[in-house]
Amino acid sequence: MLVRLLSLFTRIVLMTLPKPFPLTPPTQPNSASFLSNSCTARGLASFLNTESLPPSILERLTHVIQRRTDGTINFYRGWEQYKNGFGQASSEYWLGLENIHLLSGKKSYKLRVDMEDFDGAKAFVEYSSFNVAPEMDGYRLTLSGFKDGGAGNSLDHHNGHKFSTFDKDQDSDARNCAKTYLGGWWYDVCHHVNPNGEYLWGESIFGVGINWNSWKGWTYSLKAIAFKLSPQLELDAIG
Ligand SMILES: [Ca+2]
Repeated sequence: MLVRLLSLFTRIVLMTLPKPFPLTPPTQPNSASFLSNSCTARGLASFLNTESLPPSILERLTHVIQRRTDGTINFYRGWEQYKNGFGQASSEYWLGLENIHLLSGKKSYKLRVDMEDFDGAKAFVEYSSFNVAPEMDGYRLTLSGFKDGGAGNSLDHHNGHKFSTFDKDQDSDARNCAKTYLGGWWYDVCHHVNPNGEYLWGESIFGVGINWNSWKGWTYSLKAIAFKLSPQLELDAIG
């Protein structure tokens, strides 16, 4: 049993090296190298849930796909920018739809969204399943397995919708939602969350800020928000 546990620990450490994704998003994603480097968690024990891992290892396994912290990066960008990614992973950041698609296509990641307001209050949500379809299907979003950490299920409003930018309207509204609400997102008619909207420091104009409606409404722009994918470890490869 001891040997088995040591073997498992060694495999967990090895799969965290090297860092599964570079700190800056590539302008031209390399699908082969991205997949070979990013999804080595497949095949570990289902009874070994991520909460049981040391924080330093869990951090190395977690992919930040979006982050807002201070308004230093302009998020009102076109399709190619949202497809390929922009910003810096250490600060404000969008990983890029193509890489998010490749990553989530492994079907072994859960999504966690952490957020904070300007009074220091924090909330989160989790989804046990998160998938983004290929570009030919408009990078359509699929979510399930909601768990509430106080922010509410506003993101579910965007479940099943294609991604839209100001120069590529794939929303369900007669308007161009990205132009109306100044972001790029899986808009419907139009949104209940707008994480890529304008950075507006709290109370603001309806719908154009970094909104999470079921927590702070459509007229409050959050201080910080981050979308993170972490692995759902599997039993298959043990033994
Ligand atoms: Ca439209």
